Amino acid sequence: MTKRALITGITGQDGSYLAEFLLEKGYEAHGLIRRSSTFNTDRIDHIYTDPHDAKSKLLLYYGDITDSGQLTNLIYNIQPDEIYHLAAQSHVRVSFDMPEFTGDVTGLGTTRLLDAIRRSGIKTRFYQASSSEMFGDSPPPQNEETPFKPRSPYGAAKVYAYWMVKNYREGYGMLAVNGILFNHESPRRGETFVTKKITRALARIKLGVQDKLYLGNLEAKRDWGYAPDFVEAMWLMLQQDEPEDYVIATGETHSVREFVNLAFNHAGIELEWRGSGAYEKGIVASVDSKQYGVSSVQNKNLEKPSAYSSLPTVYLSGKSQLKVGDVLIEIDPRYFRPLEVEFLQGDASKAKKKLNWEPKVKFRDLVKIMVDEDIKDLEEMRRCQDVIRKLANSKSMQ
Ligand code: NAP
Ligand code: G4F
Repeated sequence: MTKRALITGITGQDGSYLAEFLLEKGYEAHGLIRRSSTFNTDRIDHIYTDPHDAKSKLLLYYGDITDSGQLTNLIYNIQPDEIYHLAAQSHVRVSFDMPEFTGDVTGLGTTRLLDAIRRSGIKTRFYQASSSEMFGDSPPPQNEETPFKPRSPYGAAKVYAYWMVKNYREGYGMLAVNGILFNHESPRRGETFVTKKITRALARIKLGVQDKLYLGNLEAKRDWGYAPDFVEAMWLMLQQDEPEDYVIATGETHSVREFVNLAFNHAGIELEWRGSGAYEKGIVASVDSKQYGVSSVQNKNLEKPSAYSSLPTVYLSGKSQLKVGDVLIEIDPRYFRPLEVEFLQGDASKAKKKLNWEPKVKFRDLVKIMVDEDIKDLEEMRRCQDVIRKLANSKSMQ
């Protein structure tokens, strides 16, 4: 029989990869999406099919994790075999600005869902998106036995949700698990998380759309993995007979600075760091012109002709090559956090032993995947704009 999965947070990075993964496995995927004034389904548009088609296996429902009535309805009507609860206010820096909201969505959201399952009386398996942010300043390497010492409203909300999962598992015999996932990234990562912010800015600098990148703490260390590898681990956890919690990580750790250096190197730019603290700057030390590559379009120094007035606002103006000494990175203290998690490095040996799970993509390849994808996307956008420009010009000559 076809298995049915309900995914909250299906429009997010992980939700989109998980939906793809489950559809591939023959599941029917049901997703909760928020009503928004603009489309928020970019990450799943490629797998969406017309719901009028009887063969459609991806079905979406409006709802919100703060609306328990709708959650109970959905669970009762869909009767999912598996529920993957990924919806959250997932940004740590933002959680300091919106601590109450983060507690409501990221913490209480899990309780609402667990209780909706209990009230609806259905038998289902439940996955909770727990986070390495819960470890806070517990020293590395962190595993399932490491104490939680959260250092953000987000981390504290996730710790609360973690314990609710354990309580419902032990109190009501639910097959509910916590996947304690370390940072995982991809080209679909939200644009304000540091990895995507770096690779996106690098692509824009390379193509002459942006001059500088402003960052916060360069010394923080993270165990960065690849999101598609990590969603497989979520699924594996729910296929076990015994509900248990698992740490999922690569075991490798790198600083934000290392991420920046490697990303820029991959694009042919060698950086030199000068100054310290909030006054530190990342400066071009050398450019490998072969690796850096300068497309013919880039050298044209295109002027924005009047025929462009109705074109998209992100007009990719061309720019000549970078020069040694150009300042590309500066520090903006606004990106510092009131409290920081300095050092995360996961020990996923339990997942390896019991789930036979191992990461396929490690740090170096992850950085390359993200840089290449962002450069490719921007170049494609530029080509489209060139075509539009040509069309607009030929039209104005008629
Ligand atoms: P993400 O890209 O920020 O996606 C979050 C998802 O939650 C989006 O679909 C968002 O909808 C949805 N959402 C937010 N508030 C909601 C609400 N009130 N009601 C319904 N849906 C809501 O996050 P992600 O990186 O995919 O992470 C998935 C989950 O894993 C999150 O719970 C996150 O905290 C956790 N986690 C992530 C990592 C990581 O490194 N990525 C590591 C550990 C744990 P919109 O698209 O409409 O905004
Ligand atoms: O990319 P980040 O914002 O991710 P963070 O805070 O580690 O949280 C992510 O991973 C958690 C798992 O541990 C998830 F639970 C959570 O949902 C989210 O997905 O920041 C990473 C590091 C931090 O130390 C931050 O201070 O990068 C540092 N950083 C330096 N400059 C910056 C910036 N972070 C952001 N977002 N923006 C900056 O300009």
